[in-house]
Amino acid sequence: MQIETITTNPYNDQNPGTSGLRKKVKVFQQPGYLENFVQSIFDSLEDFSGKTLVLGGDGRYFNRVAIQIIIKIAAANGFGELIIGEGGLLSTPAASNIIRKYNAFGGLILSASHNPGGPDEDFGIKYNVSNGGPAPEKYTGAFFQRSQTISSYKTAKIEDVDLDRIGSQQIGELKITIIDPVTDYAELMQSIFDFNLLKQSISSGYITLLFDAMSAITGPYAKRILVDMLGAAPSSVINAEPLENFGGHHPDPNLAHAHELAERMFSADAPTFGAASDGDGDRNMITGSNIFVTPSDSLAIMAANARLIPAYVKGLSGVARSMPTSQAVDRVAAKYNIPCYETPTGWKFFGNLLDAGKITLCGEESFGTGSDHVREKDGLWAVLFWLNLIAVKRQSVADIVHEHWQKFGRDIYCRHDYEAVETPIANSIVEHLRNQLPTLPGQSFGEYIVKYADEFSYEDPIDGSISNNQGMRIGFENGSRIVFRLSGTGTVGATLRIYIERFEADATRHDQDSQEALAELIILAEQLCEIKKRTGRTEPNVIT
Ligand code: G16
Repeated sequence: MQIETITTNPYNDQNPGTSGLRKKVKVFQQPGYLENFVQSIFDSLEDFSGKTLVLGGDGRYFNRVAIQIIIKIAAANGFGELIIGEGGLLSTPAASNIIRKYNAFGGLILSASHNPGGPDEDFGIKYNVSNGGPAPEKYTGAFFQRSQTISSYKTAKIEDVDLDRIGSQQIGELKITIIDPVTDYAELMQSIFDFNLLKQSISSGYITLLFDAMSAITGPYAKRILVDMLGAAPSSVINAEPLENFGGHHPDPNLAHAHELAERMFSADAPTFGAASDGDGDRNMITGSNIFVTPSDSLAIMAANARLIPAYVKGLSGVARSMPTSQAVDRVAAKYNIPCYETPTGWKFFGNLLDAGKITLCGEESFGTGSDHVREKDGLWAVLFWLNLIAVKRQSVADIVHEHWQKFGRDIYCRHDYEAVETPIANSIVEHLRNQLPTLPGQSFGEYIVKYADEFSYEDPIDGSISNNQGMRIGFENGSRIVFRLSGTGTVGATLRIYIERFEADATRHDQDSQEALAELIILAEQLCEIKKRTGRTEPNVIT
């Protein structure tokens, strides 16, 4: 195999965010941009010669081009085998599973998750380590550092690989294996859930379902598992064909973007259960007939009922949630006397806890839930978890949620996103908030008395690493919270996220609309951060 060394100039903007490097496609198409980043990753890793790298993406625009580029760089850098999903496709949780199952050295996942795709939209790449999880900060920091000084990359002079033919081929020292992207993942799901019970519940008509794949990666996975294996009607999976531009939509599973699903689930003839996933298949949105389950509640309900699912029948070793996620799961952990960890935003912070067996389930308000079966959040896993729960409990989604609130109280919750805020304005808001923090404790705002106001720092209990500046928390005496942080996944300007929650113990008040129930805190959040005042905006872009 002939290897070329190509001279290159560094780019100064290759700092991975919450989940890998995400930029506009046009940025990735600059000469050497992708090549530099991939070579920077390989330069920062050690002892991978002859080992296996997993490669796949969510099928968005530029996926196939990027895969061919990466194959050549990986070949030139001495990997022994590349395992690639057919058509260049692998969902993020499926890639995590493949890395673990085949003892790969690591993997490169190409996705910008829920961000739109297409020539003028977003692309992304992230590296996952051998446990199948996203590279922790010590890695991503090293990649960035290397990218700032890189002066050349290596590439092999080989033909493009046919990504659409399953099987193995040898190119010099390198073995390239194209696999079906779904089979291993479907087997894993079968080992976790009661597929026989699910089949019965679906064939008897007890469960009717609707899954929106949002023209993204989960289409083939949902068709195989829900339709072929569990017997759901083919029409139960909508937008099932992965498209390079996701049909022009945001592949973001929330009520605003999964509007087709939302309309059906809030209609008179809604199915029992409805769900959606995102671009790369790691997020989930759960709904039932005329009810939306917040991701924070979903995590808490899963934790409270985990013993009903075959894989978790022995109970949970512990649970974790990201800091801005509501405290609903904390109440479940307290009742069942299991540890509950609070981590910064980013799935990478759960990896050590999962590896050490400290937690079994974890989740985030950003439509992510997962368990120790892989090291990524997992959209279809969450869907199957809920289906299994409905089948065992013989209850509707609404009844499961209400019963949970009755038992534990309701953490009324919402998130307001202000997207594409000019970076200097966003920075001034952060500064303004930071300056207020020391003065807030003890102050009263109506019925809300500030108990603490700080910036969240996390010390990883396993490796002792410290992550500072992970969002500003304002906690009140009655347990309510307002959290502010800047997103680490946007590609234009800055996105301010405001997370608001209030606990309601009184079951007669559990049916309140969250925006109404949180109105006072929403006004207070504006008073504190002045986003509307400073940007002239009148409302958030997205409310979840
Ligand atoms: C990624 C991370 C999640 C995080 C989410 C939002 O998800 O894996 O842990 O919660 O981004 O992050 P931010 O608030 O910084 O935008 P995904 O699905 O986009 O890969």
